[in-house]
Order: sequence, then C-alpha cells, then structure tokens
Amino acid sequence: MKIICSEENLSHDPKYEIRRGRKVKAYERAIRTRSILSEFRRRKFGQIMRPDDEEIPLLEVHDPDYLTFLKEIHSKWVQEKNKYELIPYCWPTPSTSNTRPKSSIGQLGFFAGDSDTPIVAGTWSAAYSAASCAATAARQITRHGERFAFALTRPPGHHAGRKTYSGYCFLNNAAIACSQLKIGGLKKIALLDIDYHHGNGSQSIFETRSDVLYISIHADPDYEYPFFSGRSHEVGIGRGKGFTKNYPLKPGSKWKDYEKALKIVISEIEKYEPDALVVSLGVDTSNDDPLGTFKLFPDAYHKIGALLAGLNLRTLFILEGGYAYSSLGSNVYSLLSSFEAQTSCGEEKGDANRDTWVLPGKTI
Ligand code: OKP
Ligand code: ZN
Repeated sequence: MKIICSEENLSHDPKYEIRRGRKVKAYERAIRTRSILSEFRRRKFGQIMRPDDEEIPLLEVHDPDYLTFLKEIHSKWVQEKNKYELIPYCWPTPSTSNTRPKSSIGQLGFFAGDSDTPIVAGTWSAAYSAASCAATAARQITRHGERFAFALTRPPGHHAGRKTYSGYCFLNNAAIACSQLKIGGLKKIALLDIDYHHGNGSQSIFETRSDVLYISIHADPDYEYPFFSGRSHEVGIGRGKGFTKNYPLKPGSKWKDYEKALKIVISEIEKYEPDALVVSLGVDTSNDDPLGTFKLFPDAYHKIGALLAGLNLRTLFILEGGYAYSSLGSNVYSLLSSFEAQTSCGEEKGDANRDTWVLPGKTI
C-alpha cells in the first residue's frame, strides 16, 4: 500500500491544552507520526512517498479569507510582540455581533470552534502538507492506477469546516481528498468517518450535496466533543437530504455495539454504489485511548479492515485521531494490513513492491 506522508507535519507540535480545567500536554503531537511510521517500518508495511507539488483543491473546500487568516496569523501574532502559542478565549455568541476583529487574539475567536487547537509557527506548513498528502493520495487512485492508499495526515482534518478550525484540525484533508477524486472524474464518493468523534467539519462541508455520502459512527454528542453535531436526526439539507447519516454510540460502547453499527453503515454504502470510498480513519475508539471511552481491543481493527475490504471499492484512508501513542501505530497497521490482505480490489497488483520501504532523503 502507498503511504503518503510529509515530514512537514512535524512542524506542528503544540505544547499544551486545557482539559477539564487542568493544563495537560497537547494530545495531537508529532509523536503520533513517529508511532505510526515506526510500526510500519517494523512490519515492513507499505511504500512511503512524499506528496507531489501539484495544486490542492483548497478553494473547493475552504473560504479564501479563512485560508489567508491561517497562512498569516502567526506572523501577525509575532509582530504584535507575542511569544507563545495562539489560543482563543473569546467567541461571538448569538447575542453579540459577529464582526471580524482587527487584533490576532480577537480573530482567533472568529475562526476557532474550540480552545484546544493551538496555532504555532509551523501550523500552516504542516496543515498545508497534510492537505497535499490527501490530494496526492487521491491522484494515486485517479491517475496512477492504485486501488487504495493511506494518507498519513497530521494535523487531522475532519473537524475543520469551510471557515472554522477546531478539534486539532485546520484543513479538512478528507474533504480535500473527496474533491480531488471528483476532479479526477469520479462521480459519487462515500466518506465514512470511523474516528471516535463526529466529523462535524466534513458533515458541514457536504451536508447540502448528494454526490458525497457522509456517514459516521462516533460517540454520542450528548457526552462528547463536538457536542453540537452528530445526532441521528441530522440527515442532510435540501438536495443533500438522505446523504448524511449519523450513528452515535453511547460512551463505553463495546465491539458488539460497534460491529452492529458498522455492518449497517457498510450496507448503506453498498446501496449508494459509490465510485470510491474515503475513510476518515481515527483509532481513538481504542480501549486505551485517553480521549475515548469505547472498548475496542486490538483485534477489532483487524476486523474493521476485513469488513471494509468486503466493499471492494477503491479506498483512500485519511488519518484522523488516535492518542494512545503506544497502540496507535499497531492499530492503524492492523486495520490497513487486514484491508489490503482481504480486498479483492487491486489483486492484479500483487506483492511486487512489498519489500521496498523507501523514503528518499531524510528519514522521519
Ligand atoms: C480530534 B479528533 C480536551 C480534549 C478534547 C477535543 C477532541 C478533539 C478530537 N482538551 N479535545 O477527532 O480525534
Ligand atoms: Zn477523534
């Protein structure tokens, strides 16, 4: 399997966040990439490649003013003589105006959905490179005859909306992959989100459209982030009605509950008859994840890979969450390797390149 990853992702490595009133180490850190790559290396899994430098369909997914904000906010912050990470603390509410303030600290509240997503000097280049990995992975499918690929994207993307950053996400990598697949000539895409958290950004980007089916299994927003999105009655808007589907599960859900939802979701995808599947792949559903409460054990990821393989669709895996650094790599590996072993989509490619695991230049 082709793995698309850029070392630029390491330049986004925030220090802290607040959890229930306490300052803790940030969860979404560069160590996540190392955890995954070192497991792949150990297993001699996949061929790693850097993103190409072709254009990314950023404007298909994001607002131009938001992109300019993301690109420039850190240098503005430094010009204003600030030294530390950018964390918002004040938001517009339904009873205030929603005018974009001039100062950078004010603008954070204008564009941010939460206070857990610090911006650092390298955030833009990391987010841009992740988006580029997602677009490159899509082109591997539409142009280079690959049947599946894994974009090792960080920062993740599924909480990023058209003009909102939130939940550790800045650019919506999965949505960018969907757009790139469409540019490449595919007509209908199923976007399956199996991260522990609901992909509110992805849903908001696609909820008015019928050419991308957004379907998600996640923790019930009554109890978990993002709290204001992901309920089962959210089914899409206008022409998109029926093309958003949400399967919230109670906190503490076990494999049996998860499997039931996954089987339903898989049959929904079959019914849609998409030209490709994009998987927002979060493994924060793992029993040992510090942010999740689901009780999935390592064998679950093997089973999920096999169930997805049964769809026999061209499939793009985009990394989202997963914060148990010691099991993160092996859970991602289990899912992808079991998918690859069991999909009959792409069989003709065989094992020819199995043993080559090369990253040109610097090793990550
Ligand atoms: C991102 B992804 C409290 C921890 C919760 C928000 C969760 C973001 C999850 N500081 N922060 O979907 O894995
Ligand atoms: Zn998550």
